[in-house]
Amino acid sequence: MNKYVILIILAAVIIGAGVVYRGVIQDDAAKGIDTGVVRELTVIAKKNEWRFVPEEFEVNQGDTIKMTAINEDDYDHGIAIEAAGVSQKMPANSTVTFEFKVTKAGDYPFYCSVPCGEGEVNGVHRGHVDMIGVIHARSLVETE
Ligand SMILES: [Cu+2]
Repeated sequence: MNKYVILIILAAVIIGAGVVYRGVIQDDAAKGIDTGVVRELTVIAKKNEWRFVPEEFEVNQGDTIKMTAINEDDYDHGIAIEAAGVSQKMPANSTVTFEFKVTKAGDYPFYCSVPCGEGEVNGVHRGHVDMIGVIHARSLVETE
């Protein structure tokens, strides 16, 4: 076979592989994937503790999160998850639910978005700024 034909075939294979990589593999990682799973999570603002319980969640990249947020306090809180574009009020003594999707792998930190005071909890000072947590989204995309 002519060596130029071999070179052209080789070039076509390399370019083709590049197109497949960018079109399929890279897009999944960059744009996010959808598992079709709806994961129900519950987070509680514990009464007079300035604490979210639990403070950590594990989910998969691509999950839809249906979150129930319970405020046990007689005063307002809020929950903000900036990486997911969530900002939700948690009025006193109420339960709210909201949905969002974790399209990308990684950490989605959350925090209380309403200044809610401070106090002593079992001799330890706690307050608004201590109301933080994180949702860990496991990657479903092979990286090698
Ligand atoms: Cu708060």
